[in-house]
Amino acid sequence: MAEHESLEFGKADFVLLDSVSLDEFMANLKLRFEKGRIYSYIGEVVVSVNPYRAMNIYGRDTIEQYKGRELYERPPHLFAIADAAYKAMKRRNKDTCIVISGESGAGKTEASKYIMQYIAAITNPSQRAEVERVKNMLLKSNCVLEAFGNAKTNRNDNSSRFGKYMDINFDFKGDPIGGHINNYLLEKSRVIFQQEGERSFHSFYQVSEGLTTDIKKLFLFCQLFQTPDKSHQTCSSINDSADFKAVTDAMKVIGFTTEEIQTVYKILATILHLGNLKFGSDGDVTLIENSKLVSVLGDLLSTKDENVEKALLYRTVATGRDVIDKQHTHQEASYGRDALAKAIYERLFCWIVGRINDVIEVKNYDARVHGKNTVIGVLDIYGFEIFQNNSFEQFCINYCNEKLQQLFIQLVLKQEQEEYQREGIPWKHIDYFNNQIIVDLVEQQHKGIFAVLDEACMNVGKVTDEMFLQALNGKLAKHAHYTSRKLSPTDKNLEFDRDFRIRHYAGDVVYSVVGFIDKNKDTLFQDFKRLLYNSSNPVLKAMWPEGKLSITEVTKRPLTAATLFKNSMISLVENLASKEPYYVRCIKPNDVKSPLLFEHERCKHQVEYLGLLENVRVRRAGFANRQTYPRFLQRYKMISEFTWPNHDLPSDKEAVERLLQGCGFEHDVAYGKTKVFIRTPRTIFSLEEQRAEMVKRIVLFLQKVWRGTL
Ligand code: AOV
Ligand code: MG
Repeated sequence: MAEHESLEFGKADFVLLDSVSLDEFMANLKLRFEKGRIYSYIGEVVVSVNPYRAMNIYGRDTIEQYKGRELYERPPHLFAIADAAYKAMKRRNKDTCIVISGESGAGKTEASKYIMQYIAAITNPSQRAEVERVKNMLLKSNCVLEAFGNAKTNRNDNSSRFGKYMDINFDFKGDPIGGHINNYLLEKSRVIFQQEGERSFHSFYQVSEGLTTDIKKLFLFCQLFQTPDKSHQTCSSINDSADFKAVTDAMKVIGFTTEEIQTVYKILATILHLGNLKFGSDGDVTLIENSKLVSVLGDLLSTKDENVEKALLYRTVATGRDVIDKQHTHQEASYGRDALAKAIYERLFCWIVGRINDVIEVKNYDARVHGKNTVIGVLDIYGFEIFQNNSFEQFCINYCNEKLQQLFIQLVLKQEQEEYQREGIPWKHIDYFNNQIIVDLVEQQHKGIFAVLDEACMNVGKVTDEMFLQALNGKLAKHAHYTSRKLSPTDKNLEFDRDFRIRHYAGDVVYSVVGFIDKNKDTLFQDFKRLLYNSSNPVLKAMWPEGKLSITEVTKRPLTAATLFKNSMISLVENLASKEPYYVRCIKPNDVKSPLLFEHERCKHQVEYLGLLENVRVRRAGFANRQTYPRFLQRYKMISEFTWPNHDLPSDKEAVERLLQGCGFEHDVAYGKTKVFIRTPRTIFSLEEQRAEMVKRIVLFLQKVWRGTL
């Protein structure tokens, strides 16, 4: 097992620790980190510690070393797991997925990119043009999506503000022939508000730094967010103008037309201008203070100025049979403007994902001719995060991480142990914290936080965030993972009346209830949708098909943001669970992005909440491989005279026992009711080697028979 590495780097696989304790685990993790070994295994799970420095371990030569090799033949690496997922897919026709988890800044997105690069590098040996095209698109799409979906936060300079699941489709030869991206809830509120020290999405700074003055004029760019202090907008680890070129090139390669790219610029400019739009009032009448902006917006959106003005100041309401224009209050107008800015950015983002999907989607694949088309899915989602101020977005992000932790528990800790019990293998249960209780707290019907929130949003009349909090307190007062200022008045961490706290698997997070109702309802006045649909810019118009409806035709209440997110998470988890999963567990060594610092407590906390120690225990006591008796025989029967070509024992189980006894592997296996369990991978390698040897001999023998030389 991973014996190629010298012991001075610690144990490459935590399963090999002399004893399983948190202290030993931590000592090994630290030693490896300090020796520059950022990857380790727990069986087939990769544990990765963010090095915060460039590592010379992703080049062509390293790729070659991992290609086609078994997991334990080389030092732990992402490439090994990517290769394992690829082999499983190719050899066994299995759909596989690679689930990358860890908190914000732990290295998930970087890991997902290395995995994609590896898969691209090892496929298509015959350089088929169409396959090369697809690979190029898949790689290029990352760059575009990061520009529009990532931002600097106080946890990570390149933080994913959306969740991404990418399927790569392969043909029967094992070459990529297409893909599909699912994106999950973009943190669009960032467009109008950033916490101290953070930035909006990279795309805004890229156009602002990268576009020439002439083009900026052409697209009516204003100065970026007119704040006197621009210092927070520059970030030493980011080169906005170089990124701008890369993103524009990538968009062109993917096939965005000039018109489309220009529309993207115009939308970004629109949002910047909306940020500067101010309302005033004259008596009861709401006005736009800087009314010059109206015609700028009219130009950018290719629509009449008066339509822009009207949509910003009025909304059409249906009262009985009549349709009237109702003037916004100052507050409503500001709300509408912000909602518009957020909505057009989110729509832009989804449209970009859709355009990429159009290009990378599998075309002309005929399963009857080409065989089954298999898939590797790569999941890179926003990691668990705690900020100074946590709102609805953090709540959704952290819930998403709870769901993924639950999947890990289900697949790695729970089902594994249940299978031993079911198969009658002697087994001492290994305990772990099951976070299902927190998942339920959020998503359960009727009682869960999302349900309470939706119920509050359904109420007619003015519902406030405070009323929602009251309802939560009423329903969840006794829940072990929920509390609030009202329920725990002496708790110092709950500073404000608006606060509630969830005890997440990864730590306590205090959420401010402010904004939950609005963000969940996510209302955009129909007038704005109609405004955009009526644009004479066809690209923009196509983004807003529902603007076709007039107010009297809009009858259905749209699903809330929470319900949409919950549904998308449930189907994501179902999808992942239907595939053979491979795990990368990322750890963030410190909070200051230092390549040298291994903050003991910080890392220990992550090891604990990720359940890594329990993972080692289950793995150590358990078995690396299991197969049903018939399947085992099908593969290995040729290596034993008792089973080749057929056995005459009363059952397959006895035949497998006889075969393994003959090979001397008795000590390393256990016999279940329907499956044989093999403890160490070394035994499997040895069986594989013997099989390969026998297959070679059989082939030679048959060739001789055919040639008549025998
Ligand atoms: P995340 O995806 O897990 O956070 P990233 O993958 O963006 O985190 O990593 C954060 C930063 O850590 C990167 O921008 C790099 O500077 C550095 N880093 C991560 N992995 C490596 C690596 N293998 N080699 C060198 N540097 C690395 V978030 O998206 O915030 O949850 O929402
Ligand atoms: Mg990320």
